[in-house]
Amino acid sequence: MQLIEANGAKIPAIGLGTWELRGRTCARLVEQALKLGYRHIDTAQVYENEREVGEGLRASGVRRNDVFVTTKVWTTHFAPNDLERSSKESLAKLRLSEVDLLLLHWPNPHVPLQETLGALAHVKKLGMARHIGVSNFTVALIEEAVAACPEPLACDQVEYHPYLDQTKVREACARHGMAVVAYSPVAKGRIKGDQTLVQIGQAHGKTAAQVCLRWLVQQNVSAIPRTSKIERLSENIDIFDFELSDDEMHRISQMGSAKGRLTNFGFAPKWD
Ligand code: 1BO
Repeated sequence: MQLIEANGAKIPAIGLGTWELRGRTCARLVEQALKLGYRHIDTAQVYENEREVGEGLRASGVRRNDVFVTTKVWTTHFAPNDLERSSKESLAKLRLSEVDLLLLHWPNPHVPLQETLGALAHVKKLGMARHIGVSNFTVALIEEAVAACPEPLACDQVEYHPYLDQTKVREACARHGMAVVAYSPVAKGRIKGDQTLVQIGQAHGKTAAQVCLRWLVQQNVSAIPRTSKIERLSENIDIFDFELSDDEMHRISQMGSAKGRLTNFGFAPKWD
């Protein structure tokens, strides 16, 4: 599996996203994904499935150190003491002594970023997280975070797929040695019948989703497709035996714009 290197972290290029996966379904998918060769699982406090992610991890029989586990601190826990307490709770639910990557899930303008980052770095120093990073941060917030954080940030996890242009965020991350981790990398399934992707896929014997994921990892982006279907797990990881040409990469990149965003909330920052 290709690894994305970022400020000391080695993030497997494909992971399983678990947003909206709950209960037994979540535990089974995590177990199955790991049995199929996934080595990167992404969860979050707000997904309310950290316990099940831990269960799936143990049921898979894959050694803990061979799996890259990410969780994210929810915005209501950004006050320094809360951040440490809630991170301990996450570890207890996962039944892990540390995660590989701990992220601030969304920016929260109501708590000074410097304080939150200080607490995040402290949690890392305590050995509860091997690496730390952010999610849903804009370019301005990335710059502010990098300047304020006493520890290097490994990534910004953002929505990214062919319909959403993330050039500015990608450039900001590259400037600071940070990886981009893409959530909703197949645009919540909307790319499935996309004629450009289908056509490119036909030339390689691949599906539109596989072309889309290949386009991401060829940019050195780690992608965390979520699926509730076991049969999709194999499809999403079977992207390391072909290569898109420069022309194909370019055609796909041309499809993106600022209008392609699918995940937005009232508390979201002003996007780039
Ligand atoms: C509210 C969850 C967004 C993606 O992690």
